[in-house]
Amino acid sequence: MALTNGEGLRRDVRWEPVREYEDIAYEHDGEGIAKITICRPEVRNAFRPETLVEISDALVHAREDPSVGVIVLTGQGEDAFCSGGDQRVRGDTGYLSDSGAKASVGRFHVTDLQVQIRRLPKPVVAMVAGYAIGGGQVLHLICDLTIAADNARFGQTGPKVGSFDGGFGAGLLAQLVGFKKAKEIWFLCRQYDAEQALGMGLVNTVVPVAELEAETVAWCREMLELSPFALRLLKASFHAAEDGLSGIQQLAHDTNLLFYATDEAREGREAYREKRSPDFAQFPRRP
Ligand code: S0N
Repeated sequence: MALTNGEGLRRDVRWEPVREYEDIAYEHDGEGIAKITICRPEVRNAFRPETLVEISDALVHAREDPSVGVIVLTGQGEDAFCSGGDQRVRGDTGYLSDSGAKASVGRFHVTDLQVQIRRLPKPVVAMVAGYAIGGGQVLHLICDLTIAADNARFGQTGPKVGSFDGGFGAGLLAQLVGFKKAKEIWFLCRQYDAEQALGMGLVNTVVPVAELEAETVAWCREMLELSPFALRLLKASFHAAEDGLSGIQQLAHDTNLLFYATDEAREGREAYREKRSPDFAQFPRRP
């Protein structure tokens, strides 16, 4: 059967809210796409700890929901994807959460979120209009694909505002754009427009801002027509070498998922349940 043609991929999309949050919107299109939108346009969609906790919760929901195949991460409005950590709640020990009593000890909630996105076994697509700056740029880097509007601007501010992300923020960036360029981005804190970002391999495509969502949804729909398990294994494979033992763990456990469905694995399980010795002699010792 032929895959959907370009026109079909651009049919209208209707988002329905799935759960209510304070800092984000979490919606589904009912056809396999989940969309998470940071809704703090008054601070260019900067994230505070609560924002990251909510994104994490929505990602867990999208991961567990078998009807979801692809997740879009974006920011509200055309001015910004995300401007990184909310500097108004940055304390001396990290970012301060407001939940319950005002936290006296902060932390980096974004550390776990970055890993969660990398580990999530479904493609995550960053849909970037406007600024992707600081921790916001790192968020789009972590996503599997980035669709950028022609008004997108990328950059780091760490050395300007007394911070830095030497994890994926430096390492993954260097892998994408090369060490010299990554050092330039961090050492000079310049901003780069969408075409420059495309030229250095930071984004997958650039489209007029008015077409950003339609283009992003079309890419998602293309992926939804493909084998979900192949996409899952590819995502794990891309990360395996860099993530070391935890990358191997992901791939290995994915093979467990497949192995469980074999007669050989079933024989071990059934023999245990039936309190008999397993008969593995019936299975080939593959060359
Ligand atoms: C995004 C920029 C370039 C937009 O400029 P523009 O369009 O001229 O708008 P502004 O007038 O500047 O902003 C509008 C209003 O929004 C507020 N605002 C913008 N960004 C933030 C922010 N990040 N935090 C709090 N408020 C923000 C402005 O203050 C303004 O408000 P009003 O109208 O009330 O004055 C421009 O806004 C800009 O450069 N923003 C700052 C970008 C920045 O420095 N971000 C922080 C960088 N650091 C991180 O993201 C931390 C990352 C992190 O968490 C981390 C993770 C792992 C390891 C280490 C770290 C680490 O700490 O670095």
